[in-house]
Amino acid sequence: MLGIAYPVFQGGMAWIADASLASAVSNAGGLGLISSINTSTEAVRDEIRKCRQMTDKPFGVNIMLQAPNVDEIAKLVVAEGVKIVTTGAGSPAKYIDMWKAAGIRIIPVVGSVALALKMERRGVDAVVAEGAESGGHVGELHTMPLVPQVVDAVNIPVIAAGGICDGRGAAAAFMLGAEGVQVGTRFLVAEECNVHAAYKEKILNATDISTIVTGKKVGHPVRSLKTPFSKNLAKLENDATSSPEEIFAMGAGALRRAAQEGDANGSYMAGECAGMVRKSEPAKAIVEDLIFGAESIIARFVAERVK
Ligand code: TUI
Repeated sequence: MLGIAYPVFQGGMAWIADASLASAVSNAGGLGLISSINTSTEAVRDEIRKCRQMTDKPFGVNIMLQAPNVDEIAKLVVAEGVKIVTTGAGSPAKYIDMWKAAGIRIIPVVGSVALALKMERRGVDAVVAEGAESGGHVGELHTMPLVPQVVDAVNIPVIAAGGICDGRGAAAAFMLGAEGVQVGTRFLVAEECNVHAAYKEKILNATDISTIVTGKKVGHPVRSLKTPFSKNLAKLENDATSSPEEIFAMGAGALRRAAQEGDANGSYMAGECAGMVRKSEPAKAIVEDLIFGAESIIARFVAERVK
């Protein structure tokens, strides 16, 4: 459907997923995604054009539906001839007709069966079922129960996301019925990822209990590394004087500060598997570890257990 060799999507990480990372993942046979969250719509257009220079393989754009310039970005992908769009943090319903008319493959990220069904009825091509183990904005359900329930509910391909960072996780996702996996956190430390060095270091030093979800009370739950900033945010949630909008805006500004400046007062969004990400390597090595790792685990399992 997408013209990629391996069913490995790179998460469209806001302020982070640029042409450098996306083209490296696409060149490795996966699906690279450019984030639509950048300094401006023009900057996103530049990344799309740069990516096209850096790879002749398919790549896509991830559209964060709560971005202030989302209407502009929705039109930009059409104007630039982007062939694959993933969306997050909301329903892309109002853009679907325009994108379909442009021949764009549309793959929304969903966190529930209800949204997956709604998206299938609207004619999308596949869905990414993302569990709350993931970094950034999270839904309610976790990957293990979410993926099979979405797989059972829809007749379009399901890509699993949330808590997957190696061949073991990918193999598990395939066993749950997923046709592909989306991985964010591990690609943060890819050599081609331009996130600030301090961000990479924090991921490499993370343990199993290094992440926290803040913003639940204001309806914008976000998973990030535990830092003085995120712990303070957790405290703020209990302060009735701050509005949900205020807290969400705090989160968005803080992610940019972390990703671009390595600011100690930033938000280091990351998934629960940060504690398993131990070394920086080329994106190609990550894509291959995910897919060949899964294959060898499944082959070994069949050889040892299925007699
Ligand atoms: O979108 C994500 N993850 C993100 S977006 C992001 S940018 C940000 N910046 C500052 C503060 C907060 C976020 C960082 N991480 N993941 C995809 C995803 N989408 N997971 C869950 C959902 C989702 C949730 C609710 C999709 C739809 C939805 O509601 C649908 C509706 O009908 O409104």
